[in-house]
Amino acid sequence: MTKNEVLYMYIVLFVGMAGSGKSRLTASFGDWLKLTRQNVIFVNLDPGVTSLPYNPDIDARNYIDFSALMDKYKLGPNGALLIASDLIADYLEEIREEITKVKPDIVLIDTPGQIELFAFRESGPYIMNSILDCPKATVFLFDAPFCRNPLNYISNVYLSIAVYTRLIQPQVYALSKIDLIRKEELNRILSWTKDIDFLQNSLWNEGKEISSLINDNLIRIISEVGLDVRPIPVSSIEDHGFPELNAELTRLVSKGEEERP
Ligand SMILES: Nc1nc2c(ncn2[C@@H]2O[C@H](COP(=O)(O)OP(=O)(O)OP(=O)(O)O)[C@@H](O)[C@H]2O)c(=O)[nH]1
Ligand SMILES: [Mg+2]
Repeated sequence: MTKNEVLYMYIVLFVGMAGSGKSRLTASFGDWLKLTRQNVIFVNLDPGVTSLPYNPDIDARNYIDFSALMDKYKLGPNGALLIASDLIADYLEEIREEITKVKPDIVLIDTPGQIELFAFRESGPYIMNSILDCPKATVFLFDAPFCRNPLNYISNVYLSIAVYTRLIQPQVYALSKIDLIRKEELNRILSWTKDIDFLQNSLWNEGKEISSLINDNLIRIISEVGLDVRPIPVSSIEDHGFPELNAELTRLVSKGEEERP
């Protein structure tokens, strides 16, 4: 099977800071999509994970023995994860075969907790580019409780843009775990996404002048470049925001499909 032989599916990759809710969103959103009679499969790309809130159809742990790696190379968990993340790229052909055998409509890929292991090393972008020739999109998660602080919010914006510059594929933003924040807090975060002046004021109010100055300039550049970061509020506990997330993903992958040669 070559990567060009599959056309009728799309791939969604879940990326975000450790603990931002990637696995839980993969599970809940996937179950929700299945209710629309779509054939959805779950892929776990984290070889070091011990438990998952979904049953992976394809699992990096079947290819890589994480504890054996730690023993063999006398590594701690982070070192072993580093090697494991690179090794997974060697099994691309097998993963591709597994996906195409099932002929899914949608492939949901859950990535390792440490964002840098997937997005910022060669293997993650390589896997995404080479896995299959079909439309793909990234869902970048903003952890809502973490993003209540404007400095945390803006750090996530920078991180999401760094991920975009590595993966270069359509990117959707999800503000996760909104059931854990108050309505006023949600509205404040959403206002930052739409109103640069309000965001700059909130950052200056944090009282860190140098950081606010740097942020002012970076925000202006981001806005000028046209990188639009507007997260869709979701809750994986309450199945909130899934129609909106699905609509945005469908819009992006259809646009990608139209633009394909
Ligand atoms: N209340 C609430 N908790 C959530 C939600 N999504 C995730 N969580 C919880 O947040 C914690 C982290 O969620 P995960 O889905 O494991 O996050 P992750 O990004 O996959 O974590 P790593 O893979 O370790 O980086 C778990 O305890 C989840 O149950 C949500 O929408 N609402
Ligand atoms: Mg996870």
